[in-house]
Amino acid sequence: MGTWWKERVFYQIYPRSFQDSNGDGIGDLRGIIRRLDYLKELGVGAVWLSPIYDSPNADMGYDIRDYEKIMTEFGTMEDFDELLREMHKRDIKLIMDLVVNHTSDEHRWFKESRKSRDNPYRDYYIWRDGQNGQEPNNWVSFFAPSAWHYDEGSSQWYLHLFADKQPDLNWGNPCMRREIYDMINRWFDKGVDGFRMDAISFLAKEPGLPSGSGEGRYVFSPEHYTFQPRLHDYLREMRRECFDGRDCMCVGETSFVTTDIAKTLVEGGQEMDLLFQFDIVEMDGEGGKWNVIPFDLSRFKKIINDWQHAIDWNTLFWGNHDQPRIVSRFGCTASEELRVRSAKMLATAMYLLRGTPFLYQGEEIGMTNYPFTCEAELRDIESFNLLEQNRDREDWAWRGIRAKGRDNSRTPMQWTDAPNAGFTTGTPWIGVNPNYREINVEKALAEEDSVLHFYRRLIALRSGSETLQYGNFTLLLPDDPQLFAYKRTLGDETILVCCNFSGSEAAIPAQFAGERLLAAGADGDTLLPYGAVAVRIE
Ligand code: TEU
Ligand code: CA
Repeated sequence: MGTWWKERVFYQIYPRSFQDSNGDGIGDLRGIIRRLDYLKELGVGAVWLSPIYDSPNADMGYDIRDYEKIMTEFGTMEDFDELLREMHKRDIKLIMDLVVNHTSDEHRWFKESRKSRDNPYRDYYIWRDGQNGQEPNNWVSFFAPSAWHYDEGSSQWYLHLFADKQPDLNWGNPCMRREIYDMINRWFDKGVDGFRMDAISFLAKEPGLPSGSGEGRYVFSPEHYTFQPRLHDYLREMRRECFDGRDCMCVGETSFVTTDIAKTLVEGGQEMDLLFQFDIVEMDGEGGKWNVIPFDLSRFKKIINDWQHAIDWNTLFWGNHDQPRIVSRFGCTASEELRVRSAKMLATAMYLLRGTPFLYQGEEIGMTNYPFTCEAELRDIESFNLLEQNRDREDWAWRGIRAKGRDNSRTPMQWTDAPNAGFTTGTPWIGVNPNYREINVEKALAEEDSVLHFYRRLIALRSGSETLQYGNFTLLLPDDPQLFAYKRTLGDETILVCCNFSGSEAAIPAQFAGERLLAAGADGDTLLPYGAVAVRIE
């Protein structure tokens, strides 16, 4: 009996866009229940559910108003209980999204905290006096010019690394931490199997909150609030208070993590079991995500090789609700044939590596970025902030949004060629991709050669192979300009994977002669553009 979170394939559901069940245009828990058999047939063994808690949705649920109430639009706690029961009936584990770097400014704690400087909840958040009428320091926020917001009522500033409606919690306060741990344990007692820990890198801030060094009034200063020493104390305390002794797992969203820091976080299991590193999904941005640069295969190989050897167990992902659609980003959508084949190749490249695969809803049918043309089509605070801060270079901002905007992955799941892709009978909260008639689950199920059937075969292959789960990794052909290839070995079995990341044909090296386990665009000894093959050679 192995470790379930190493052997199962995870699937991230962004509930707002997965399946609507009551015609209000917003996905909900009952809609997810309707689709559990689809997930089971795909071969999914665990679900990461993005936040479903009560929220004003300033950041689409990542601004929590009540950690133990289901967002009204998503349903009731009874709906949740049924969802969990139905998942477990199908042997699908459920991990919840834990957003505890910050709450909503409408959370009870913050409403108390802002009432007065001597309120018992004041110190649940980070309040400071300004300096000469300006912010306490020069930190910039991810979603606003400044990471500080002035509160007239108590004439102090509060810190928010994200939106001003997402005040940062003060993790230096043990009473606050205790309440968080008690909440986590109540969700565990309901039967959930673990958590994905949002923005976990940022919980501890440098004492004194020193300004960052750099020009201008606001300076991006992650060095003062990322992986601070106290963070490890908090994570170990949370581990002891909540996770130890349970058959559960936690995966950290560790923005800015390096291979060195990663070792501390996951080796020995004292802080978290798994982590998301961002070197791959940030490799096509120069000086920030919005300056788009082309995919660089040699850089990709180096990053993968470094991470496969840096820690014993990785997460394997191309997408999530913050990333654009992977087939538009690193695949090819120049034709339907190349979209289908490159989607298969990307899956083969990533999900046969050593680690736990995390699929994102819609990638299994090769969903693409949305053709955004105007602000009215956008919903994401990050994109609105980018446009607001760059009115003098809107073309640049729009290029960034079309390529990297988070709304690209938040358009509704495409189920059928019926209106709104079968996602809703109402008006969807965000536009459905106009290509839904060509790209949808129903059509993919009917086509043996679809991306969807390929994903099913790939997941079945991995799930049935100890070598693909627990085997060692060795990079092959490190200098090949077209091919990403690697070897997985366990005992006397060796499986080779070869992926053509280029738009030209490539010869399959002789060493890849063997039993073909999986193939897309493999024509004899040639890999067609964006083709891939996995073979067993011993
Ligand atoms: O993301 C944390 C984070 O670092 C991202 O804001 C990232 O920097 C950005 O999305 C890059 O475009 C988590 C959640 O995944 C994200 O959806 C939330 O907006 C954020 O935290 C605040 O909760
Ligand atoms: Ca609904």
